[in-house]
Amino acid sequence: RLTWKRYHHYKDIESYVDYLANTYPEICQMEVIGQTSEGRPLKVLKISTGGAAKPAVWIDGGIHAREWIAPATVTYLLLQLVEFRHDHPWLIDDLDWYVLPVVNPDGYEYSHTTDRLWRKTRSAGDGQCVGVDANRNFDSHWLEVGASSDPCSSIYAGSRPFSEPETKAMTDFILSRRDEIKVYLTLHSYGQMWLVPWGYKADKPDDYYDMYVLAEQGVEALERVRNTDYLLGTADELIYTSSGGSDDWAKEKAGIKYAYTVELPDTGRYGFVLPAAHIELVGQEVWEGVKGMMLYFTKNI
Ligand code: 0X9
Ligand code: ZN
Repeated sequence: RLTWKRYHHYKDIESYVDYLANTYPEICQMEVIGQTSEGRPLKVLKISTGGAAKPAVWIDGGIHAREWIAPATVTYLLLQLVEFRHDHPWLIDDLDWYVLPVVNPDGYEYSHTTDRLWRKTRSAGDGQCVGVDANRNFDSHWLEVGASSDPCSSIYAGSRPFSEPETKAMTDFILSRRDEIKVYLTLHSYGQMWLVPWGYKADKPDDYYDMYVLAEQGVEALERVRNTDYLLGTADELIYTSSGGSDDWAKEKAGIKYAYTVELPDTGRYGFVLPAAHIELVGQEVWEGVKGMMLYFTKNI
């Protein structure tokens, strides 16, 4: 079993996914969707009561290695969805869930063992520099803006879209479930922002208002927990413009209307090195946000 009092190695997060699948087989199925460059398995947990396919939510974390609060929060969401499901049965009665806690486990482990502020994957490339910024590697306006073609840059987009086995495996899986998945949610840090596409340009999607209204439900429910401030808007408005991100890909290429990137706490005091004492607080807030968003979705969308 995991605790939410410290950050865990990938092995332990992986074991928690296995534990849930083994302990709650009537609602949990684990699927290995691929392998990382260093050979680690990428494990998706599907949470479903079965029967006909329902609207599904995809949640991932750990696209960026150093953003430890993201995988920790995803596992907190798993705890709530699975082990505390009787407190809120509608969440799995009315929806299916696909959860990938760590998209980039090679980088995540490297940030534990060697370089705390590592961001990229750990693919070898052909030069002296290792790794690709996985959130520049998706096939959506790849390398157009806010990304680098220099393998030594921390925002290196890779040699081609989906050069990384991690982004390839994840997107192949999402495409195979594209008719079911209605909401795409990816957790990053830091900044306390709920970001709405597009990330690659200033223009907003035609259905931006719909996306904004649903996100607002999430942000309001989240903020109600302890008045933590989150900003809501596009990445272009709130941070910077960059292409090849997973949210833009989910919306543009997978046709998932509601695609969001959430930048978790804090706003810079600790930055990426958020003390583990914050995990449960962040988990509670994000859990309320996800619940608030999906309550609105099931009632109104
Ligand atoms: O730059 C990123 O990939 C994200 N910020 S982070 O500090 N976690 O690295 C923001 C991504 C927002 N979405 C897109 N630009 N598509
Ligand atoms: Zn990030």
